[in-house]
Amino acid sequence: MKICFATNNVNKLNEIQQLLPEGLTLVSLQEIGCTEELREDQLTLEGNSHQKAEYVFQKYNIPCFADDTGLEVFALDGEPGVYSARYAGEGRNNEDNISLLLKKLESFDNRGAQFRTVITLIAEGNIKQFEGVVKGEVIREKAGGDGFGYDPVFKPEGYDKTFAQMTMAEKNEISHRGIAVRKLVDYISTHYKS
Ligand code: ITT
Repeated sequence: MKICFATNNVNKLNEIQQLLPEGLTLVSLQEIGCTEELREDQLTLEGNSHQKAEYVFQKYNIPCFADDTGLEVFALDGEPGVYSARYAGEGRNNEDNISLLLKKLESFDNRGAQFRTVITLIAEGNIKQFEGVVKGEVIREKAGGDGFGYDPVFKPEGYDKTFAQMTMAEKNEISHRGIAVRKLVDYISTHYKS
């Protein structure tokens, strides 16, 4: 089965590529001729994930899925959450987002947080969502050079290193995205012919 992954984020694409079985072929947005930035202006991960998949399905008529992910910090009432990509404001970069987060958390001892991914699959007109959550904490200083986004400041529960200190395979084994993708793959393999 060929399926489009509706993302502009190459890091997500690389992680998910590693998790797919033979027989499930990912098609990128470029390959279907979609060059525009995908809109995501909903108020929830579920809403944004659905918005991105729906746009590609409607316009290009191809089975597709989208991933919307947020880092939810408990002491900050779930911030940055759905605003993770633009936490420090439009036009600011990932370094700015991390700096703002560390600053807001400076005086907190409770640094608990979770990464949450919602994947929306649209195929043959059916819509299905899959969630993946990993709990952990936001550490005080960045550590590690791998991964992307907030990985250098997120240490998953039960581990002594951040996601940015793990290989992609180690991260995929336990991550929010890894969990959601395994549910997606199970669903596709039981519901669709290859
Ligand atoms: P698409 O919408 O095109 O898929 P995006 O980068 O805008 O790409 P999201 O809105 O889902 O994706 O992600 C919000 C931000 O959260 C993203 O820019 C990263 O900085 C961060 N993020 C997402 N997944 C992450 C992960 O596995 N590890 C660390 N940070 C992550």
